[in-house]
Amino acid sequence: MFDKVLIANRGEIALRIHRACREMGIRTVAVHSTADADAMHVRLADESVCIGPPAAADSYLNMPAIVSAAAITGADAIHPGVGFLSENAQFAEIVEAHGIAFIGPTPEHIARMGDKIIAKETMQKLGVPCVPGSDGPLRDGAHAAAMAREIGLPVLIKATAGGGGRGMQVVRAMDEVETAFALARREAKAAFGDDRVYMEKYLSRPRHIEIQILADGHGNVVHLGERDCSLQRRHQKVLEEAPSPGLNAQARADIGQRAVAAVRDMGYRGVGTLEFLYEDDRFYFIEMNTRLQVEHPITEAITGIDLVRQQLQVAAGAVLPLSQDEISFHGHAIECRINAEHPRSFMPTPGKIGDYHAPGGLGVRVDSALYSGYRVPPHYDSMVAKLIVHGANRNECLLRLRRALGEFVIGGIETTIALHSGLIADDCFINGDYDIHWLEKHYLPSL
Ligand code: MV4
Repeated sequence: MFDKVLIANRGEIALRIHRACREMGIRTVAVHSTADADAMHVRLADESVCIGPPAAADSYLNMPAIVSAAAITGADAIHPGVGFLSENAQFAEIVEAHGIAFIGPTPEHIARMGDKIIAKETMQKLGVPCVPGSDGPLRDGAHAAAMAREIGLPVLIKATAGGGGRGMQVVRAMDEVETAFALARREAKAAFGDDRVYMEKYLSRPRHIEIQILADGHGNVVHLGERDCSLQRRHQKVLEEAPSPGLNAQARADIGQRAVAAVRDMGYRGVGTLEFLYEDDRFYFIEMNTRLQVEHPITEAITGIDLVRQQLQVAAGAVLPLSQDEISFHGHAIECRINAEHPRSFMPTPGKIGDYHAPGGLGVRVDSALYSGYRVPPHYDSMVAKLIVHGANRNECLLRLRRALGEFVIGGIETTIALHSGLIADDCFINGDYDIHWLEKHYLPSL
């Protein structure tokens, strides 16, 4: 096992990784920008290194500074966390070239799944159902029009280097195809420096379901069930739950097996998430994430498996200690992402935290780097806490979540706690009756 891990991240996820390391007897190195000198992840770590000014591009994305920090402190591994450099194949390659272990998949697997066309092609070949669409990139406007006719309207044009919803164009009429193609290509070029785009059938009312995978690179692969991430605003997840309240049991069992088989065939190592759209009892693969995810705690709650500990172990070359039939699913878990934002306008609300009181009790977990007197800096993502609640069933989980949200005090700034309290009291949410558009198209406008 590693002796010392550098955690190339900040906030709650840096704490989460630090906690797993501490429990495993691994020393930790925090890195931080000048804006984060007083951050909790710096306070908890055994050592810390300042890696640059506030802007993420100069600090948490600064590869030479991070690799130098690892070399200076003698760290033998780097955990990239989520976001930032966590899916940067070049970073993984540089880290390994310095004789430091990258806690994640190989650079080749990160790069393959980072190209959304290659990812789909790979999964399709390995028996995972995908959204019908173009086989490769769209060559020109005429090719786009021909594909749209073949697939059938409506269609969606997406960036090959994309993900996260940037640069997507819905096409609802044939006379829009060429303009949409040109626009998608321009946006893809601007956002990713890669103008390749592809086309898919547009699914109008799907749920967003993701399957958690854990693989050791020695041929042992398990899935840890699904998470329903349909509740999003502007492609930012708001609340996630596991299991999904809207799945067909047969479809669930089938997709779990297919996902495991595909990931085994790829020779993948690490944690990974296969993202699907789910409509009319069918799964359609769209993307694979090759990193730990923000919402991983709900999977930990229902399986009892520490995903970060597993991630460290497989990165160090260990064989998975569990087989699929040793994994069992217990009850229901929900995560609320609490942001430093106004609960109606979603304007960011950085500033100084006054009173701070986190809820507790049976089945309640709070992952947060907040403390009373901390200043939430304006430079980064606005998520400041995750409230994760587990219950024997969905109803118990909801009652407990209502109780826990009521106890949570984050003084001094506005947060989205009030949004969550309202959301979980809504009949559609209570009935699990929602898709990817419900929050933005029905719930938020009704406030
Ligand atoms: C889609 C889709 C409908 N049909 N693909 C948005 C983010 C990116 N990861 C995939 N996205 C979508 N892909 C097809 N073929 C609808 C979306 C989408 C969406 C997906 C998940 C969660 C929220 C969403 C909100 C709008 C659109």
